[in-house]
Amino acid sequence: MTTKVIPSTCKECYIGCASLIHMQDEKIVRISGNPASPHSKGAFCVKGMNAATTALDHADRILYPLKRVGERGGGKFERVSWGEALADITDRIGGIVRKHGSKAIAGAVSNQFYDRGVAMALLLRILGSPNYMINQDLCQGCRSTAGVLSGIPGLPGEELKTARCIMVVGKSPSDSNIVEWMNTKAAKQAGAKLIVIDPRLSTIAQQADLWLAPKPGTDVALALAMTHVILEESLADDEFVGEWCVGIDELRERAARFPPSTASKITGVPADDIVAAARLFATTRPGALLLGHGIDAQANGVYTALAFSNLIALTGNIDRPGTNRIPKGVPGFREYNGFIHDPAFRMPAENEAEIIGAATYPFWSGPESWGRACHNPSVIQAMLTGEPYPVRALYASGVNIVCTYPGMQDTIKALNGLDLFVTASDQMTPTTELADYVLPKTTLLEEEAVFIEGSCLAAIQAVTAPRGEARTDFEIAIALRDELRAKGLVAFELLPWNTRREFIDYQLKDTGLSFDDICEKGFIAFPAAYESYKTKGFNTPSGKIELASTKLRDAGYDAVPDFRAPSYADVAPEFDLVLMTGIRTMALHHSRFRNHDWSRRVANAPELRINPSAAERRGLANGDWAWIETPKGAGRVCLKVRITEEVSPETVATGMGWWYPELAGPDRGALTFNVEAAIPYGPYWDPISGSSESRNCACKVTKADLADVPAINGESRGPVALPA
Ligand SMILES: Nc1nc2c(c(=O)[nH]1)N[C@H]1C(S)=C(S)[C@@H](COP(=O)(O)OP(=O)(O)OC[C@H]3O[C@@H](n4cnc5c(=O)[nH]c(N)nc54)[C@H](O)[C@@H]3O)O[C@H]1N2
Ligand SMILES: Nc1nc2c(c(=O)[nH]1)N[C@H]1C(S)=C(S)[C@@H](COP(=O)(O)OP(=O)(O)OC[C@H]3O[C@@H](n4cnc5c(=O)[nH]c(N)nc54)[C@H](O)[C@@H]3O)O[C@H]1N2
Ligand code: SF4
Ligand SMILES: [Mo]
Repeated sequence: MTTKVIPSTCKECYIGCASLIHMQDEKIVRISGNPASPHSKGAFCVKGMNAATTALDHADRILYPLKRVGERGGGKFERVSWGEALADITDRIGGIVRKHGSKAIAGAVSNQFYDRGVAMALLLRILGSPNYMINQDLCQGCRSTAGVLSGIPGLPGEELKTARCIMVVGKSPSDSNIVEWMNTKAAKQAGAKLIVIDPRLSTIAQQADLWLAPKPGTDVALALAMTHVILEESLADDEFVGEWCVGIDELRERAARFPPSTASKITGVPADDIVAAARLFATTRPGALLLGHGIDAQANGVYTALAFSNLIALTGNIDRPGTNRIPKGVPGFREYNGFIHDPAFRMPAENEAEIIGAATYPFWSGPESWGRACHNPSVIQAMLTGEPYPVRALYASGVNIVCTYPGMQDTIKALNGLDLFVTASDQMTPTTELADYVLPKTTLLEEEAVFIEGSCLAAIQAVTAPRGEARTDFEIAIALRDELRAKGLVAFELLPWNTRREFIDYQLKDTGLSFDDICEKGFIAFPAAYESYKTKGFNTPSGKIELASTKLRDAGYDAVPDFRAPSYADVAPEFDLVLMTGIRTMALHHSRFRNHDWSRRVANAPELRINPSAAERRGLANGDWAWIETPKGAGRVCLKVRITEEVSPETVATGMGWWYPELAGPDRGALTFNVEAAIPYGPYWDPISGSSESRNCACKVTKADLADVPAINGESRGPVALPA
């Protein structure tokens, strides 16, 4: 027996911890963290240890292409060959393109952090369709748009551990990011001060020197009041601001409208705490800002991100040791998001201009946006109504849109009405259940990739052969391309590679490195370089940080952040609580792992975290089930009560993504247990990014009788481990 250890990278979530895969002969026996990596330094979580090996040979694994037989959502599929699947799919694409034009074909992936984003975007572009859907309108859309507008980097990266003051806004790294959590704890141990801004007493808030708990969605007032204090008390880094920022007068004028007393009325945070936070952050340098998902997917998300980002600009906490770093990339390396913008891979402007969303949200979907992605809720509406034009086909890979888009009922209806719906997945989900074709997808241990992770170029190594007939996203895209080309349907030759390895070699071609070089240790580190702005300036029209954004002003928006009341401020009185969705749990990744024993042992039900007094008023005890409804949601969903002081009496909190693989299809419990069925996709939009308010909605909570809960009592495809 031979044993070996293969250095690789975990990509079960976007953090990309360096991993060691322990093999005995051809068998994978264990996966652990790699302490040698300067990015993750051995950090590794329960998902990294268990998910890849569990998914690889899971009984639910899809091994062959499946074609729907019978009616859509009926749960009947038959095995077909790849050849048959590709031929029929491309025939039907051809029919749709001839009838409605190529823009009627849309493609959806989770995000831009995986190569499937590139594969999907370019597959659409060879057809001539700009309708590329990423989940990031729900994820970091507001934060990334703010970064594009202001030139201010959103994250400190590895600098976190040397910061002397860390301000965490709407982020819970103990649940969501073990690397940031490890680095924050290291900084704190070395004496750094910690300010946490979160309506919920999260684990990191419990460690804070100052915890500020604004009412959800009101953070912008708090940030403007901190700005006011810093400017009034002359605590800014005047030299940096004078040389590297524009728009200080406009920002000063706006901040003057938000003295701490005013902000206190809006946010509920004591004025003294706001003053103390401003002083602490401005005077304890270097300082770093960790902006999280808590301020994203909100109806004022871009201004909120801008208002906090301005604080690091005012204090000069940018691109210096211990501050927010400007990502430098690796010389010559082509990272995934670069392909989206690279002129060599772009369609003609007239094709690009047809993207759904560009007219309303140019900063999300237009040429200067972060990800050139369409406005997903508008695409769903286009599928339903044919406006602004018909969208008749969707290819979805690596995304579970029924379970992760708000407004689940509309998503299901839209998918049901399509002429063609193709998915690529390693298992059946409430999304793949509605497909015409389910293509078998490889999982982490069967794939290879290279990407930037922190200060490293990191590699994923394929350590085992693909199971059954599973293929990688690139291989699927390439096979579809060949078939489309043979049928005369390729309008633009923008997907030039013939294997996934060719794509990787292309990414590396100007680095002087080969894939094997990176695989040797699993990563190659690149030394930190600071203050790149001194030679390159900032990536804005003025070349400086724009405290008042030129692009916003030119597009008719207010150039500086302003407060806008969240939608819950104006609802019927029965909706008396604010629901924070998407609270992360270490053993889950959005909608994934619901059929993994290691995960279900610790996360078996969608939780409703509720304060003792709010629970008592509703007659709720720990372990009860409660219905949750929102003013504009299409349905109500059932969540399991967990009484905790971490939420205030005015707020409740839950996770996301729930479904039960063992329950009957097509929704497998998602319509009953997944919060996306209780919240709408709009109409409360961030006016700049088009992100929908899916984090903080008004809601009503009532006790549920278990007999009311249809999916539990309904037909089940297996043992229901539910209400334990
Ligand atoms: N285990 C695990 N880790 C994950 C993921 C996962 O599914 N599971 N998903 C990954 C992905 S894609 C993402 S985007 C990240 C998200 O992870 P984070 O960026 O940490 O964001 P969340 O956990 O969604 O929310 C963080 C905090 O925001 C607070 N919050 C809610 N509303 C507001 C508000 O109005 N203002 C403020 N200031 N705070 C608010 C919540 O109470 C919560 O504590 O996690 C990543 N990591
Ligand atoms: N209400 C509410 N909604 C939210 C959020 C919230 O906080 N509140 N958070 C939002 C955020 S931040 C995000 S990022 C999204 C996440 O939304 P999704 O990306 O839809 O979430 P996942 O459950 O991670 O779905 C990934 C799917 O891809 C499959 N998959 C995993 N790995 C691979 C792979 O390598 N290749 C392929 N082809 N498939 C793979 C999995 O089996 C799974 O079905 O949800 C968003 N939705
Ligand atoms: S945090 Fe966990 S799941 Fe994410 S990359 Fe690291 S080990 Fe993998
Ligand atoms: Mo996300």
